[in-house]
Amino acid sequence: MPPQFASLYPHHLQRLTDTTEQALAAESYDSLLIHSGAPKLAFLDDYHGPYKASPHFLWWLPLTQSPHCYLLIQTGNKPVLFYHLADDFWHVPPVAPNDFWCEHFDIHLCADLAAVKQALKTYQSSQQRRAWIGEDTELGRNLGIENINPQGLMHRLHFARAVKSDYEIACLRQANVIALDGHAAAKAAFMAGKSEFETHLAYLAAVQQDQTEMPYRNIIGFGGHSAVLHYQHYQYQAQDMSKAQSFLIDAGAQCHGYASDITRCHSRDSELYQNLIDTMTAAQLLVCAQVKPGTQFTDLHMRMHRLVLDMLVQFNLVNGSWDELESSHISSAFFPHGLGHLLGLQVHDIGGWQQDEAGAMLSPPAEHGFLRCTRTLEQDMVVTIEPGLYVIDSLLQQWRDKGSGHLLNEAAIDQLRPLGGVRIEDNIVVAPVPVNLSTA
Ligand SMILES: [Mn+2]
Repeated sequence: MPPQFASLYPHHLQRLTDTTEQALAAESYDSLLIHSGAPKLAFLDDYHGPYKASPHFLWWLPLTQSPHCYLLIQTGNKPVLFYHLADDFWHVPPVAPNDFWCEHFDIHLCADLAAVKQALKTYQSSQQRRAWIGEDTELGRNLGIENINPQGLMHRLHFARAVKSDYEIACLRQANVIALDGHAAAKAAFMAGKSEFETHLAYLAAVQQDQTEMPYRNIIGFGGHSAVLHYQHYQYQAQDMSKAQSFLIDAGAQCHGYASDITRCHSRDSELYQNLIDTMTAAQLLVCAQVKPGTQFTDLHMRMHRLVLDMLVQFNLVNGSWDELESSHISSAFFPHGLGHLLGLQVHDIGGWQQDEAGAMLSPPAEHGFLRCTRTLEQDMVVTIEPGLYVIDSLLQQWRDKGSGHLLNEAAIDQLRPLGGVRIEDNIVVAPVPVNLSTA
């Protein structure tokens, strides 16, 4: 059954309206103008880069491809959308919106900025009490607003973003359903011997989303490339099918602007790599089951490090006593990134370090600087759980340089090196019984 976005949306809108009105009141504003954003021109060129909508705008409206729009929120009133309806013969002209959310907005169709200015005159505010949220700060001033992206207001909204409404969870669930189709197609392409690039194309065809619509660039790495955390290329050569091969794919999709972020690994004819996948998957699922309200995300990260250390011992990648292995932080040489992050309108959703609505931040522990979430988990937050284990030579060298080289079993590491590494990533809704959106 398709998700019931239309029936879930009114409650989402009410909740978002309440949150925003409280934030405006606390910061002494009476209204807020949010810009959807605009595509950027390349330097000395007449070509625009891909457009990415402002997450503040997407929070209200599922309009992922509507630049030059404005949304006016006024305490106690129906929200107003100034929808960009340009007379543009170069592109397919936009049409007036007609969707499940339209009845909840007063909509003005505006051909240009002058029309927006004219329409805005109907909605008076003493300008000192109106705030602007948008990347183009000059545009905000041009519209007579002095409070540009005010930090106090931003902190309150960013803090609230972490806990999702049922509508948002439905969007995130659907983004997972779409991405899992892509993952199945990519696995089939890999197993059939296709190149990294062709595997990438197979993924896009299956999800029916262009790369510019995706929440982030697909990471598709075979062999040693799977150990490059943000591997940024695609090889064009077909595989050598006479050799065993490993494959890591970190790829999502979006639904109404909400992102999925899923990583899977696949082995073709390598028993070692398949064992590594199976063991990491079991460890990852143990931690996924702990994604409950009241849990400190940092504690889950530390728990995962102990599980990775177990794996390093089990796969004979390290030598030495548990105490020595733990105190040397050797697991960080193999698992150098954070356990996961908040997920939502942004892949790395904002507010992961934020501890309260006033904007207090909590950095991760010094040895775990890449951890993107230090929050105490609450019901209906959505996070990724994405442990990894890789052979990354520059990191291993750091541990050798620190005098911990004797802890490394170089022969076993040499064997794993051509296979790169593994990462398993699922998207989890925080609940007493955590909901895994990525195992549908
Ligand atoms: Mn992720």
